[in-house]
Amino acid sequence: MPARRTVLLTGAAGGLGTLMRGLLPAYGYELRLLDMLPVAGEPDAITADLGDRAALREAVRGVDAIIHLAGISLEASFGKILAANIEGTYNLYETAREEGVGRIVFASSNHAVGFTPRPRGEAPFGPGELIPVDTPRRPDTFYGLSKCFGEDLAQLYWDKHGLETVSVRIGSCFEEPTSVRMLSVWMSPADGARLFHAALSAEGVGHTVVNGSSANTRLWWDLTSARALGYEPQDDSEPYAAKLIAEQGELDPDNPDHDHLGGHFTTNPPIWPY
Ligand code: NAI
Ligand code: 15L
Repeated sequence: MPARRTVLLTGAAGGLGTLMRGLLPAYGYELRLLDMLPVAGEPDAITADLGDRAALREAVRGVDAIIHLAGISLEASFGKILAANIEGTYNLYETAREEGVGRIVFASSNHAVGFTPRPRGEAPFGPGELIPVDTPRRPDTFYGLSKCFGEDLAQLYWDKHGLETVSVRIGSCFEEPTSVRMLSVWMSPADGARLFHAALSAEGVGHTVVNGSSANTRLWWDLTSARALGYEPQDDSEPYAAKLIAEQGELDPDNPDHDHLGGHFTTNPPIWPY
């Protein structure tokens, strides 16, 4: 099966959306953009909320696949999370089903399993120490809970309607890691594009959940299911380690913020500003 070509990118005005707008066209994708906010420099982008089913239908019509990044990306009240991440993701899936879209790449998060203890001891961690992708759900926030919902919605739409999804539990996808924890979960933007491309182009994914990180020396979780899609990470956070550890110190096992995959989301999560 050839790589799918026309892709709706929701959340295109956001941080990850902006990075992917720059990187994914090189893989041959033509991107259709959607966000509730205007997308700078993109006059053709669709400005619509995930609650607007009519606008979603127009946006989805004729695309080969969707990368679903739109939503609240931090902690918020349950009501806000319900509208944007739970009802919004349902609206997108239902519209995709109605329009016959074959595949969605869903931006899940490490915070779906954020209360999972991190591996202890010296990195690099071996296969028996890495957090597996089928680790029990342990959301650390209403935000993480909404990502659990999204993954289960994806499973339902595969089992019931044959709509395929790759749910990518993204670690931290930013230009550079900015904390000692991020050294273990960082996904470089270039590796993010590699993983999204693999998720769009692998055959027969059904509903597959993958952990999304670079090939970090200090990696905490297992990338086997991502690699099975054809993902070959090229980057490693290690060049950033000495500076971050000098500034912030090593992770402290007695500090609950340092003790879990989800880091400070387990105790004092950053709050969505709108
Ligand atoms: P972001 O907050 O920068 O971007 C999210 C975008 O979604 C924003 O442009 C916002 O306007 C849009 N949006 C929010 N609610 C909407 C709605 N109701 N209708 C339409 N658009 C709406 O977040 P970022 O970092 O770009 O993340 C993108 C996605 O990836 C999010 O779903 C996030 O949960 C997920 N993710 C990101 C990680 C990262 O390291 N950047 C890590 C794990 C998951
Ligand atoms: C996420 O899910 C957030 O959307 C992102 O802003 C980061 O905080 C990331 O997780 C992380 O855990 O570093």
